[in-house]
Amino acid sequence: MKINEKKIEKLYESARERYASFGVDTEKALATLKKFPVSLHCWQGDDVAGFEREEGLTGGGIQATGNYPGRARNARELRWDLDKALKQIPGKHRVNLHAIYADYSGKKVDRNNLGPEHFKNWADWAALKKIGLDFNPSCFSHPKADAGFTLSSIDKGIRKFWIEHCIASRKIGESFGKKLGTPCVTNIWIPDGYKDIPADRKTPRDLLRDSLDKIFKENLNPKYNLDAMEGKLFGLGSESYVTGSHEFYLAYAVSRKKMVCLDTGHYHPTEQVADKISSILSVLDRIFLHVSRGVRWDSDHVVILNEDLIAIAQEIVRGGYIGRVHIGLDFFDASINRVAAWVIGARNMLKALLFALLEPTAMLCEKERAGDFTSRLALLEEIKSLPWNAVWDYYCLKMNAPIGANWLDEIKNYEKEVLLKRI
Ligand code: RNT
Ligand code: ZN
Repeated sequence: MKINEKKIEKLYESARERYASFGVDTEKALATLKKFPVSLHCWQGDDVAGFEREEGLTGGGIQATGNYPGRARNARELRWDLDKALKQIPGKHRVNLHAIYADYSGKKVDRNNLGPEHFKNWADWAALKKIGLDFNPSCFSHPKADAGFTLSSIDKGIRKFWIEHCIASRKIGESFGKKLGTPCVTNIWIPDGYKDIPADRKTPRDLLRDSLDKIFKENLNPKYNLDAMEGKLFGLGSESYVTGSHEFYLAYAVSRKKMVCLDTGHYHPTEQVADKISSILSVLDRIFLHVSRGVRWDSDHVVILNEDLIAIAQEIVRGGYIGRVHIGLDFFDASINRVAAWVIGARNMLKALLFALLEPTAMLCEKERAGDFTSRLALLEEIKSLPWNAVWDYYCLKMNAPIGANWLDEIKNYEKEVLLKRI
């Protein structure tokens, strides 16, 4: 599509007036959007395989399905792909790493002995790009996770190994925060759980609490590292019981002043994750989001611009929680171009945030407080057809990012020139 810049500016001008009539300042909305980083999850680029071993993703109740060509096979390829994706997304964003993406070029170490030196190339790359990094210990795809339990294992040796791995991960996160000047969110997710009805729900949770206490024993400066824990309702093979449930981590986070990570695919399908944001932030300082899309039994489809996503963005903006909600993406689809998957998900997240930033919230609240629920509903529906997309196009233009579906040509070209040559 040929871009007529003048036309985009003209359409923006008329959208600006339209929004102004609702008391909304589009310039202010765009200035806020610009400050909002989304953390791109590196694991979408290679189907959560990592560089540690041949087998790729095993166990943990998660799975990447599909065999689209072009998976990144090493850190250099993964960084090229991330670079390509980041260029298609307006604004400055972040990258979220997993421990299995370490650079093993020196002496090979097991996960409990990983250190910042194994992520030096990533940190140097991030510094060069002036982006922040987030981090995750990888408590799956490992012989010590094969029995299905890690931090809540009944086996002391297994627990010790994963405790050490999580401690090492926090240190890596801290090193990122120090080097890059922006705190790293280090997020712990474990797959522990039972396929069938447990007789003892209590012991694994007691063990998990003790493991976490050991992991968090050393206080790290929140300027560098922020600790989060991600709960889940069920996984493949852990349908009946998950040790690290949402309630477990929420209670733990409140008592130990930590962050919870809400993965939008980890709840009952009729549960509104958006509603949890103000519930938690009324008491805790921050939350981390893994923005994903649950479909049937899978919690990790590419994020689309649906009502759930918009509701989450609205809650963040309405509550004035910008800066307290850290947004990361979490999906893995191996059936489509993997770079495109990042771009689709991230652009959708930003579109949802923009839509929310353009909401005439003050007007809606005024109606609500006056008990005029008719006007509240009428306005909520009318704003859906305001020209937010003209504002989005203008934002992409100003940020030097592709407009409309133009990014797709870029990615198709990259597929032909680079991805399809990876065999
Ligand atoms: C799994 C969790 C977890 C993983 C990544 C790879 O259900 O969502 O966040 O997706 O850590
Ligand atoms: Zn997640």
